[in-house]
Amino acid sequence: MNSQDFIDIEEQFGAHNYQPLDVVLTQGSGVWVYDLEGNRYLDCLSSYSALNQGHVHPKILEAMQRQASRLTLTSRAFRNDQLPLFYKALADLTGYEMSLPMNSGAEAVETAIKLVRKWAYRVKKVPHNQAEIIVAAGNFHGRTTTIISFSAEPFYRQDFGPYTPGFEIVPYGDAEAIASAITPNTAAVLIEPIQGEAGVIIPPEGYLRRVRDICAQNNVLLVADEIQTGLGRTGRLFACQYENVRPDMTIIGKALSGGFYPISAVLADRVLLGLFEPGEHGSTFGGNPLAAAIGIAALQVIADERLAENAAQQGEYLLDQLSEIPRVHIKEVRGKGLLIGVELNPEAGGARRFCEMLMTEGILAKETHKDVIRIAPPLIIDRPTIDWAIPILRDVLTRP
Ligand code: IF1
Repeated sequence: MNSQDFIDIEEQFGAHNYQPLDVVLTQGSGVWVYDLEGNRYLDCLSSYSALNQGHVHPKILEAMQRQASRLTLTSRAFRNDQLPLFYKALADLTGYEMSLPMNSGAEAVETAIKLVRKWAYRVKKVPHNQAEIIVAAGNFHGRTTTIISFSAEPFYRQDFGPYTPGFEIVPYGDAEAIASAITPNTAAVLIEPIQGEAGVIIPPEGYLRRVRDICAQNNVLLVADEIQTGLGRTGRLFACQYENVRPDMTIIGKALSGGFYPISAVLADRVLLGLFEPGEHGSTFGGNPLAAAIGIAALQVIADERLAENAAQQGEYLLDQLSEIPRVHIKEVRGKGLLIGVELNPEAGGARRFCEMLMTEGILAKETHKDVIRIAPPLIIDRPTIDWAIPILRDVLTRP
């Protein structure tokens, strides 16, 4: 079977909830992936930052294989000998006292929402069922029915109501809008430190700091969704650290497994995570020994290989190089670390066609919204690889 055969089967038997580039990948190693015809591509998406450690990292692979042959799942009805070590690794690396493991990012966001609501009723004494959570326009936190209830993107929500109430949407990047939206019933502010899916939107400097202060002054929890920005992607372990902000809760996922397995977690101190009582929340697979072993190895790689530092260094270089590409179609290049967005002019004809041309030249990137190309390679990328990619990006982005 060739690539077209696989595409045909997928189109016939699979739901059409995606519009992938027509490249059928069969192997990956480090920053590179290979299609069925043996063509090599530089992965500049990293599965939306789930592959910070690169494809099939040997140390994570080893941990996965070792654990998979011993014990994969106990459910949380019984204890296992991996989860405690995962908790410990998370606490040591992040400085939060506790964590709660789930699987997908959306599940971890749901977990955080339940937890801030419980905090609001039990600690802040908000009247039952009145808790409000402030979120930002342009947000992306996942696809469950509650999460899409506060999406500002009609396409993600319009046909999927009725919606979960209790969310207030304010403009992103405007701390005073948050201050004005706070009421006595406000439980939390939930934001991404950089909005990924909105097109790599970086808020004004000082925004996160100001939001942190506003939350503290009003007895409102600050919850950061670092599922995409976290674990080194932006050049720090967490993007919030650029403004010395420590949210009350941080949500992580994606790179927590280095792309081997869906693993997510809510991080917080005991005053918050200690509020959950047995039976109130859980998941069959959340915190299973296979996930825990993979997570430990994935975190170890982030620390050992200094991936945040490399993201900062290589990201700065890549951003500089991208900024020097003649502005034929490019309106703006922006980014932090290795989370970079190249925004094209509206007249450029959309980012999709450039992603298709890049694919032909051996670079895989994905459009976000209509006009932004996201450039987010694995954090293990080195300077020679960037120097290989830049002429290709320059060539494609200056074509008519
Ligand atoms: C898809 C976007 C990125 C996220 C943040 C929570 C989640 C995500 C900040 C949910 C997930 C993914 C999902 C993926 C595409 C991707 C995405 F374009 F859709 F918006 F990265 F920018 N918080 N983002 O970015 O995590 O439940 O998916 O594990 O295909 O929907 P999840």
